[in-house]
Amino acid sequence: MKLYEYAMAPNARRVSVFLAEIDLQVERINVDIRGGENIKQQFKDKAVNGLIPLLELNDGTCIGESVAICRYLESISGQATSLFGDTPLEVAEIEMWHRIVEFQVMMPALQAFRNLSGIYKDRETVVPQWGEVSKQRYLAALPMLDKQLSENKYLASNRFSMADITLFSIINFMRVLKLNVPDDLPNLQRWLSETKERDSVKSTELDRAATA
Ligand SMILES: N[C@@H](CCC(=O)N[C@@H](CS)C(=O)NCC(=O)O)C(=O)O
Repeated sequence: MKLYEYAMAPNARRVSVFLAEIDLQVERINVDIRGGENIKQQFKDKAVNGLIPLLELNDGTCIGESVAICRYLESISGQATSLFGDTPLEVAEIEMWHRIVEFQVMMPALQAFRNLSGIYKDRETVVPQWGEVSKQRYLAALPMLDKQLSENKYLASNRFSMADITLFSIINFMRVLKLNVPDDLPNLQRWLSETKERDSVKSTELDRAATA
């Protein structure tokens, strides 16, 4: 199996933290997305949407989308417990918070990044005003997370889950726009400091730094 990634990218980061959490090693191949390697035909022949992360199985089957990749890897790894939840209630709560994070936090955050930095202006129309609106939407979503974390150690369950991994990957990435967690959100700050101390997060920080 080969995992195509760009370690700095938040979607790649969530797969690498997930892999470290389940203690699974996979061959890694760096794809220079900023240099446009992913929009070349050779990569597009593998990835239907031309995006990383991408998992290529030994028989050539390719799986895109970070959550699909995580689900596949977890199911073949024979874990006793799932980062997507075990009981019906836990599965529902993790799914709920994960979707909230993806739609209300990650999506505006990435729109802010792409439209304010113009990093992919070689392949998409960049609208700085939309970037600014998206940045405000990202910031406006954070108090909801702070409230949830005022009563819970982790975002969705009484244990670390996929919802925490996705939230960490995007909040940590937003340092590129100099957006730190505001001081009036102490519960989110507490959760971020604790998450940074996890072995899975620390081990992937090294990979990320190598491609920064
Ligand atoms: N929903 C996808 C998003 C994948 C995605 O947006 N990947 C970004 C890196 S975080 C990428 O490949 N960007 C390169 C580009 O847009 O050309 C997932 O969860 O994997």
